[in-house]
Amino acid sequence: MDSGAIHPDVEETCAAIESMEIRGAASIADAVARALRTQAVERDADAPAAFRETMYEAARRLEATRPTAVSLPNALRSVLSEMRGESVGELRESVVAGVDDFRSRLESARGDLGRVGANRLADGDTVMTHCHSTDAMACIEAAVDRGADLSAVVKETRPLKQGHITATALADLGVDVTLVVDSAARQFLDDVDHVLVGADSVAADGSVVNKIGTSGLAVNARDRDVPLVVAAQTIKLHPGTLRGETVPIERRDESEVVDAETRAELGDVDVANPAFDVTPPRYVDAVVTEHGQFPPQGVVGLMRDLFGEDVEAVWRE
Ligand code: RUB
Repeated sequence: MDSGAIHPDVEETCAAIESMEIRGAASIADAVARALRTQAVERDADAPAAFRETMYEAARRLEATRPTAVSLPNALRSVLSEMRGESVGELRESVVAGVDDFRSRLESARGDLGRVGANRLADGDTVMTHCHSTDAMACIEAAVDRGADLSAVVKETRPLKQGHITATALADLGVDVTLVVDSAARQFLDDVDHVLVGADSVAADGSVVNKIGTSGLAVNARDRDVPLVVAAQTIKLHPGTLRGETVPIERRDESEVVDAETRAELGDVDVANPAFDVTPPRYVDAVVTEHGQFPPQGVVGLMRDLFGEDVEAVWRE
């Protein structure tokens, strides 16, 4: 065990989140919880106050990796609010217990959410997906487990093509998959029964922040009378929006959109790469959580029940 600041393994987790080797709101939450555990177990301190500070420093570094998925600060809060004790040993033990508890709740929430979402999916249905969401996948997995024979139209999801992950995972489940470029989505909507997406953050007014392209898909889906279902564990609910905060939209590097050669050929143009967008609640038919299915207007009540006033971020300076 070592004393000092942020443990190298925690830095490694940060780098993996920043490079999107670890990606998706739930996986990010799980990774930061594991990183807090490492920090607690591997870092020593000569006094409880110093131990708390080393945990907060790690939390600040982890929080800075990606700004949009509220599951990240929600995971930090969930673990660090359980940090208590009179000695370094007690504090360490409480963090380890907090992480283990958080991770097992994350896992069971995914299963519970999946079973709720699966109730929407009937045998023979076709689902359209965007990006790769483990929560959306949980719904399809649970439906397949129940014997539903499903088809999927999977949007590629530019620029990083996370749709490919979804396509392979669905094909492995035995779902009949058609992969399409994002701009083809509208053409396929007439053959689709549900649009099913995940979320990085859900605001108090029921707005859904998810991978760029979700909002355009939502508008097209409404035009074609296809319901938009958002699969989002409650760690995706953004408590700050109860107090009027807005969700920051991450803008990523232009190199994800154009390679160096293309960039040079383009000349004097700006390349923008917003990673997420906001779908207004009027386009959302249902938010599926581990506590059941809610209309977007029901999110605020759920948020108040779950978070109340307890939204302190103790690790922030
Ligand atoms: C991922 C994305 C996913 C949500 C939900 O974006 O938008 O739909 O994070 O995922 P990125 P999950 O690839 O930029 O991280 O349901 O797995 O939490």
